[in-house]
Amino acid sequence: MLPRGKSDALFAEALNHIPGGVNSPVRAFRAVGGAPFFVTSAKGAWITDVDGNRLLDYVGTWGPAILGHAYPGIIDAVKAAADRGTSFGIPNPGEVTLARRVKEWVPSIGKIRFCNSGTEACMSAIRLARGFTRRDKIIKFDGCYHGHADSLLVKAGSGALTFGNPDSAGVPADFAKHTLVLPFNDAEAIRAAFAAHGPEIAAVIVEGVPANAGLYLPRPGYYELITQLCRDAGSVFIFDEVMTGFRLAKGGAQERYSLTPDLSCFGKIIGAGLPVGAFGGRTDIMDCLAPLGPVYQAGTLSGNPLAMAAGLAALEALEATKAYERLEQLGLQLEAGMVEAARAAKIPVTWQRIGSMFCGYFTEGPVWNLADAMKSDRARFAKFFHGMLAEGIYLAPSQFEAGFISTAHTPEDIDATVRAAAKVLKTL
Ligand code: KE4
Repeated sequence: MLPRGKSDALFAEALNHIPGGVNSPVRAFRAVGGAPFFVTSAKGAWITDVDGNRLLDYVGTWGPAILGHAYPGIIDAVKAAADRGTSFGIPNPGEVTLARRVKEWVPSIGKIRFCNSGTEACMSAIRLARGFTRRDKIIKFDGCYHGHADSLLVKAGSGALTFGNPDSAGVPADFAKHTLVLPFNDAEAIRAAFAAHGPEIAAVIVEGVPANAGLYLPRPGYYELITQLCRDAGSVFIFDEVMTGFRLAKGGAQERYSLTPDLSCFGKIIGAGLPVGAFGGRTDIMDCLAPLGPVYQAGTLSGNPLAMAAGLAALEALEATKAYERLEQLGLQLEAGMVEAARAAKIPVTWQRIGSMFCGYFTEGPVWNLADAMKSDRARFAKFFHGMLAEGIYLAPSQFEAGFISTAHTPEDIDATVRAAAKVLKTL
């Protein structure tokens, strides 16, 4: 057990000031038991907590730290920007440069609007699709999470699922009734939904790959089917790349799957850990946004100069360091090692991965949807999580979250992780 006196004292105080002691539910360790630790600094693939424990980090602040923490090029860019002021509320050159760069990397983006979180990006994209089509209904998929906007907290996968409570209090029934929640990877279900409601459907929103109930992947042809059904019905295909954007490829999941969504949402990496979200896509749709069109969307800190500088530095470093080849090699190494460790320990673990994103489900696989994921042995995962933490390795504190590798991880880090897993799995 790692020393944790200072974290425990901080958490005790945090509970007096902040609901659950955290500013985002998944951080509270409710899915794995125990109490969270408090981090004071992070560098590369490592985080250091208030008790001086140094942990190998496979969460990477839920995706943004693809280059590792405190990447020098990003830190320098943010410091230089900060010296020029932290916010203007007036257009700044960084917004134009980053917008141009995203358009170069993601061909489906005709125009883009920056905001401050993935939630805001998805919420705004849905309002825009509703305004553009003048329709109300949207389709999402069970186990998928697109942030905490009211009309999306209907069987959300991250947080709400972890609490075993797929709906959120406070969401008016009148909002939820416009959201059709379908099983993921079920071609007949979405065909039936369009057959029944096609002319009413404003948009379908889906994650680049569902990674808020662990990690499962689209069956071959499934995203093409969604694309075609949307096209035939005049609905907007919204591709939520908040997690997968700039992670799975320069052009994100849509590059991997050769898709052309009508709108895409971004977050996390695009701000390199500073609060940035973005949504973009077809110009005819985007031009419905205020001040050009009737769909209102705004934000005091949207296009913040520090966040723009951080995001641009991150994309430049990803390109300069040939990051995606390295992430694929590290992902392959981790996958091979973890599969072998589970086999040797005779523990049923289904390891699912795409690029540098992964999830080890404690169940016989494969996992193609939420129902499959729910078969996981959460108690066994919780033991594994704490066993790995005791070995100095920080995994996502929930069976229903994905893990992330960064370019700062080394083959030696991966070997050490596999050795630790082999040791912990034998104790389960
Ligand atoms: P944010 O509002 O948290 O920036 O983004 C919401 C969001 C939208 N779309 C996808 C695909 C996402 O994964 C997220 C947020 N991801 C979670 C991790 N599962 C953030 C962690 C948290 O809620 O603390």
